Amino acid sequence: MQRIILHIDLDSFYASLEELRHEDIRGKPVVICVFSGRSEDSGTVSTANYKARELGIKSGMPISLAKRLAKDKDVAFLQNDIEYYRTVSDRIMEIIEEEADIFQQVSIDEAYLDVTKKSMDKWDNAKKIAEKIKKKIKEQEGLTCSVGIGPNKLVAKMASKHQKPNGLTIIKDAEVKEFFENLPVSKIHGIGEKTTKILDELGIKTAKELASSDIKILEKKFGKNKSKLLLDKSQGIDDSPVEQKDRQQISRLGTLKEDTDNIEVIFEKIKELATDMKKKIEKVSFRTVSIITIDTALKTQTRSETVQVTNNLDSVLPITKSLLENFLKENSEKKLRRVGIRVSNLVYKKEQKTIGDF
Ligand code: TTP
Ligand code: MG
Repeated sequence: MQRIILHIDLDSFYASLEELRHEDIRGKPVVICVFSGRSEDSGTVSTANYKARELGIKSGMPISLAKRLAKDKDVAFLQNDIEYYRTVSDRIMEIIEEEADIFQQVSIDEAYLDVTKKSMDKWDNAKKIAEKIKKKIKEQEGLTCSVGIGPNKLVAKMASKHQKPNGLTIIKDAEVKEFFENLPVSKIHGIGEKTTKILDELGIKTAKELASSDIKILEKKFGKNKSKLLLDKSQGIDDSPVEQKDRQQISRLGTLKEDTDNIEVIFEKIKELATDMKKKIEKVSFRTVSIITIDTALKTQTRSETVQVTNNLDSVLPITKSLLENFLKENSEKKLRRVGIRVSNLVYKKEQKTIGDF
């Protein structure tokens, strides 16, 4: 049966989040780093925004090299704050999941959606779903993403990459052949450097050449299974299903009216966030409850406690208060700007497949 699959990928995710919360770096090249601490510039680049990419800076690069490329330019280098990115990712994935028949998150900023039923088999309807998701993410989180729509996961993934940032690309089944034909093999999702090199030695450079190559020759190099996979990929064929994965955490984050270390004020905010979260966890239980704190220097920390499996959020509110109390004691010099609550280690009821169902 014809399927309609969406692939969604946030644009320069960590860097965009930092630009949103640091007014002073907006519009500049921004590089997010994991400093290893061994020496001042040791460590790697997590990601760079599109302005920094113009300087040649990219994910996985040593920070020292990125700094050389940024020399004499006004480039912001920031420490990676993964706890914060996870919390925002949680909320975005909730938005996305609501629009899917089947939802599969594949990384912190990426998900596949099967929308065959919701779009009633119509590409135009799938496009409307993609536009709705883009609008919601922009309005609620201030972020852009790129969406690819295709008849399978491989094509959807290639489509989302085709136009970035803030893209929306549809490759209908009738257009797949033409889209793939002219691609160099290295551009096909899942074909890495090693395979590209071997194919190159066989004189195969484009997807079209791969698609028309002799399977016997491929099998000598790659074995039966991988050769079949390569031939499929070269033609944009992919039968793998979007696999529903129940999410393992739900969180809410809010900004305090003013920076404060007053426990009552902060706890009021946590209660407010918990009320908003209740609707989402009616039919799911949890084993861990956490508070998330973001101080005035924008450092994010979490404090967690394991509880008896429950779906009663009110019953664990006193625990969040004592977690908060301990945090404030240990960080007496700090004031908080934002605060959050998270439940994790979720237990789904048998008939309840996804939290997007209710
Ligand atoms: P990506 O989606 O690969 O990159 P991106 O969102 O920064 O940029 P793009 O617009 O091209 O999608 O990865 C998502 C996040 O994962 C990214 O913001 C940072 C993190 N990441 C790393 O920490 N290390 C890595 O090597 C990569 C590739 C990503
Ligand atoms: Mg991304």
